[in-house]
This record gives sequence, C-alpha cells and structure tokens, in this order.
Amino acid sequence: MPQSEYQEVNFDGLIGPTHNYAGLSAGNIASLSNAGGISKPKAAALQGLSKMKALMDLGLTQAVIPPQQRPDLSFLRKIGFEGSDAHLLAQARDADPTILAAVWSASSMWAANAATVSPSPDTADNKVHMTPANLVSNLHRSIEHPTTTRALRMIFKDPSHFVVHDPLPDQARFADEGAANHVRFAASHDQPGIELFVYGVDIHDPSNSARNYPSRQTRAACEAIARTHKLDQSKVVYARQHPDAIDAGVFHNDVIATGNESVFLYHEQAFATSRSMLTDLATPLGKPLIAIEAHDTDFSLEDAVTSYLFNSQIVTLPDGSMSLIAPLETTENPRVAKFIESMLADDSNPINTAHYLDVRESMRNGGGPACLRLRVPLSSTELAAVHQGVILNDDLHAKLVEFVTRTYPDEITQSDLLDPSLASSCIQTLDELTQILDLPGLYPFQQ
Ligand code: SUG
Repeated sequence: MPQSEYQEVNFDGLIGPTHNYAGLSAGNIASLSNAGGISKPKAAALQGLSKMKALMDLGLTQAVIPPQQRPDLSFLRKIGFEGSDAHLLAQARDADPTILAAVWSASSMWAANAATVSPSPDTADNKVHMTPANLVSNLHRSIEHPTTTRALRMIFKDPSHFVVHDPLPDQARFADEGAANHVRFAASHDQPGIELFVYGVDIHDPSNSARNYPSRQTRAACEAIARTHKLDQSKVVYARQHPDAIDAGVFHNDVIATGNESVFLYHEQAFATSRSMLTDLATPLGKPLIAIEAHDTDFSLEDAVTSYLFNSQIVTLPDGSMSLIAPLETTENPRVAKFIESMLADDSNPINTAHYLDVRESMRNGGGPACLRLRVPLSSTELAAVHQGVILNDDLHAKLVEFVTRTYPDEITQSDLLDPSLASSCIQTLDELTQILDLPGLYPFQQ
C-alpha cells in the first residue's frame, strides 16, 4: 500500500495488566454503573490489540503507547502510608478504598487523554507540538502525566521535529483532559488545520455550568495550549460543551462529537455555543465543512452515551474514502444503527464503510475506540523520526499478543487490590514490556 506523504497515525494505549472496575469517575456513567465488577485484563488488552491490528490491516499506520507503572505504591508512601507492600495496600483500603483503587487504575489506556496534539502544518515553527494533559479532575488520572510526559519524550525524541511541552500547571484553573476535547479540521491532513477546543468550565461565565456532574476541561487550559503550540489564532475556535450533555454523561466532548479532515459529526445537543461556530470552522478551511448533525429525533443524548457512536474513529483510508470505526454497542441500538446506515448511504459525506469493534472491557469504564487512541498527523519525515519500537507491524502485534496472553491476569476483583504478589507480578510484566517496545528506563522502578 503506498504511504501518502502525510498521514494520521493512531497511537493506542496498550491496556495494562491492572485494568479494573473501581467506579472512580464521577459523571462517567459506565464507570459508575460497573463499579465493583470483575474485570478481565487479558481479554481487555487482547481486544485493544485486535483493534490496533484491524486499523493496520486497513492500511493505516498504527502505534502503541505503553501502560503506566501500576500499582503506584510510591504515591501511597508519599501520602504517609508506611511499611511492607501488603501493609501499605491494607492501610490505604482502610483509609479510603478509592485511594487504593486510584493507584491501581489502568486509566492511561485512554490515550485520547494523554495529550493535545497540534501537527506541524498548524504551528508557527512547523514542529509537532504536544502538551501532556494534567488530568487534575480525577485523582487516579492526575498521577498519569509524569510517565505520560516521559513516554512521549522517548517516542517523539527528535527536537528538530517535536516539542513535548510540560503539562499545564497542576491546578483546577487549568484542568486539561487532552485530545478528548480537541478536534482538528483540515482540507486534508497535510494542510494547515482549524483547531477546535471544547471546554466545560469558564470561570468568567459560570452561569452555563453543568449541575449534576463535574465539568472537566477549562477554557483557560484550551487558551494556554493554543498559545504554547504557536497556533494561528485566526484558525482556533473555542466551543462550550452543553451543560445538559455533561449532565447526561458526556464527560468528554469525544462522547458527543468527532471529526476528520473536513467532516464534523456531532449531536445537536453537544454544544452551548451558537451555530456561528460552524461558520467559524468553515471559513478558514478553504473547503466546505461537511457537518453531519444527529438530531434528537434521530436518537437521544442517552442513546449517544450508551452506544458511544461519537466515540467512533473516522479515518481516511489509503484510497481517500473514509471509514467509521465504531464500537459494537452502536449495532445494539436500533435508532443509532439506522442513523449510521443512512450516513453511509448518503453521498454528500465521504464516510462509506463502517467497521464494528469489540472493546467492551474498556467500554465498561467509559472508553470507546476513540478514547483508546491519540491521533498524531505526521509527515513521512516526522514518522521516520518517531521511536520505531512502538510502530505496529505483524511481528510486534504477534509479540504483544503472546506477551499479554502469557503474563496478564485473567480477572481482577476489588479485593485483589490488596494482594502484594499481584502488585509485584504486574511490575515484572511491565519490565518485560519495555524490552519488547525498546523503551528502557521508562518506568520509575527502572530508574
Ligand atoms: O477518565 N474512565 C475514564 C474514561 C476515559 C475515556 N476517554 C475519553 N472519552 N477520551 C475517565 O473517566 C474509569 C476508571 C474506573 O472507574 O475504574 C475511568 O477512569
């Protein structure tokens, strides 16, 4: 398959061996309703690897981001727990089981929250800029960014092409959830893009806030990233998440809207911002914006949240057509299934195929296909400068499948989080992974 000069590369988070259901995310309905359930880490990671292989087999370039060191026992020591590993785990459970669960969470699998990415055609210095997300809204996610930053700096290490910024200040005022609240539009991936930043919190306009559930992304974070990434401000658009959508379980914008090149797929209740946003996006694009709006009469916000249609990936295939990479759950809702069918049949948009993938283990924690990946548009020169150990090919895929099958636990329950031998075997597993991906020294325990 000929590689085009410029392409979007998907970096998927490899699901880690400690994947579990702890109900840690307020406002994320799947996370809350599956709290305390039995997780299947091995099946979860194999589902993620099958998704990566499916994308690779469509002719797309696919890469892997390793999971994090979990459990993070150093965090428990930092907040005053002491003694043997068994003692530490038991003390944390007695003090607050959600702290225990936080240090075991495999939440870095949702790589869409790893960073915000601005590709080189959009930035004043023609470099790819990335800002790891501080994820301060949730304890279990706020401990991801040090390792995320290190991993991104190891993968995108060539300073002549890549700038991996420090995360924004670790404060609620700059709460940042990464690419899950960011959509880039462009006539094609190699053209200068329009970057849409979506937020739920604006301290200067508190009136329009969600009431029941937390809003995670701040406008201040969006504005800071647009500055540090050296974006052309005339090509930056800000939009506010609709508070009713957040209250219906839309904790990230990628649960209700997505885009690819000049296609914008969203639900009519996604945004509180006026419809002039569409003009703001279309004017600098240099090509008509193809807006596909799902109406409440097609399906409700609740249908959007349970089916995760908008958490599909829309990808441009090597032949120039677009495909929808959707979660299997979309086929189980007749209204959503019908909407997809008519979208595929409609020649006024370029999406004409769909692939339905089983990522159910991740879905039960509120993570669909798009959550599992960080997209990075790259030129062929930039792609050649990426650490090649993480680029998926048949050989690496087979190695990772063998590794996961041999080393990952079959199941984890919440009581397993007290087990120090599970803790040490998960750490050993990660040690082997850094050899497979050729990322020595990635984890704190290796330094
Ligand atoms: O941050 N779930 C994640 C899901 C993230 C999905 N990502 C995007 N939409 N891009 C979250 O809420 C649940 C963990 C638990 O409950 O065990 C969790 O963290």
